[in-house]
Amino acid sequence: MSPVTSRTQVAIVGAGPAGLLLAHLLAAEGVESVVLETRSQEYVAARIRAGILEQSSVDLLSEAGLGARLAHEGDRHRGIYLQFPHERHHLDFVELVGRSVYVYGQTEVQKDLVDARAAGGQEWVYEITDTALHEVDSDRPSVTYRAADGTEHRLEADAIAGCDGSFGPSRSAIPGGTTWERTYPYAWFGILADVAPSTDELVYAWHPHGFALHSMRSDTVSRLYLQVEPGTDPDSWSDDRIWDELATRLGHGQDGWELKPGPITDKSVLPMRSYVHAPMSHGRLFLAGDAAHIVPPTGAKGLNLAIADVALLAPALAALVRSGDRRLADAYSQSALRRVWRCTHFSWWMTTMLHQDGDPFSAQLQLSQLRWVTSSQAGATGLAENYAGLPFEV
Ligand code: RFL
Ligand code: PHB
Repeated sequence: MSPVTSRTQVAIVGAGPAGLLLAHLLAAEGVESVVLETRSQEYVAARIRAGILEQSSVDLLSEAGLGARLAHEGDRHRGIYLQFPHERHHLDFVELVGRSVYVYGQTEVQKDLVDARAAGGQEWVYEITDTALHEVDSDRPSVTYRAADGTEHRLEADAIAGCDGSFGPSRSAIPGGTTWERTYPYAWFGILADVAPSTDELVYAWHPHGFALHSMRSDTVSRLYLQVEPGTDPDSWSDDRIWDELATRLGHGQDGWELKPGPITDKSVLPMRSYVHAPMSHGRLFLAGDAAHIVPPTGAKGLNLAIADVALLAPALAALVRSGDRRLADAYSQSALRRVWRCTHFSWWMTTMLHQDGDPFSAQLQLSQLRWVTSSQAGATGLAENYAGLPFEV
């Protein structure tokens, strides 16, 4: 049987933050899109991922009409704490670079996007299988897929946006190209706990046992991470062992500071990887977010980079499909990759400065770097500028 064929201006593969934000920005420009997603809407909504938004991401979401709940429930932070044995230093980004960051989880961003797109009458299809991209270098690219009821579909479009994360099919529809990759010899053990955060702002801790991070989701929910061996089974650590190790690495008892434990509601182990694919476009296919690049989470950049890509891609696609003007579309890959490489470098730098790699020489270099970043205005400003996020043009 021949597939059910339909048509739209932009076919968006993937309903994560990149795909839904793109659909939202295109709708604001009067461009129609259809979003295709393999998972269910509930599954995507429940995924626990990033927690920090840069100022530029907050500005963009607010300008796009997605900032109402963020303005009330997002927690503005002036900076972060950097810690190493016997010392905890606050880096005040507002003082250093006039920008701040916001604690507002990816689950919340995702919820706001779903609500806004539902209100806007977005066409989307969840729980599809067999997604395949066709003729992306022609003027009539298309996506074929099987719907949950088993029917075969062909969606024709003027352009395709590959927002399907690191395992989706879009990246491999770009012929040739180059990938750069680094796998780190450690992983993060992340927990979510029903307990008030023991800190007002995030603590990034260097410790001889390995890195630890105290983050948060709200006044009553904490998010914490421990550096562990890749392949660690989260169930092999008891809750007591997790809290004891966090207390040690985060400096419980140091200058009277205490880590308050609480019921753990989620445990997971995340691999640490850097990955960049170039070019990010080919013909009428454009990649955005994790489909084109992955950063280790230490710099809190993954979600922010996805938002930055889409901020460039939406006007480029609008010009392309409305008037055939390819100028922004042709510039997209190169413009996006400038920021991608800056964030890739910053994420690699934060990661290698804070994690134990088993080499005593590295440990001494890391401590020297941490002392410099926490005592020199120039060192602190460099970290602050990158962490709080460079303006979108850079
Ligand atoms: P997403 O969020 O992965 O969304 C891609 C969507 O595409 C769908 N998909 C397909 N759809 C149709 N057909 C196919 N064949 C498809 N294949 C896949 C997927 O189901 C999914 O819904 O990518 P996007 O939109 O680019 O957003 C990027 C961010 O999600 C990502 O950068 C961050 O979450 C990265 N990340 C973290 N970043 C941080 O800054 N801090 C963190 O603490 C943090 N934790 C994480 C993370 C990423 C994780 N993943 C990807 C393993 C924790 C995890 C577990
Ligand atoms: C988080 O809250 O999940 C989080 C915060 C900062 C990071 C990574 C993860 O660098």
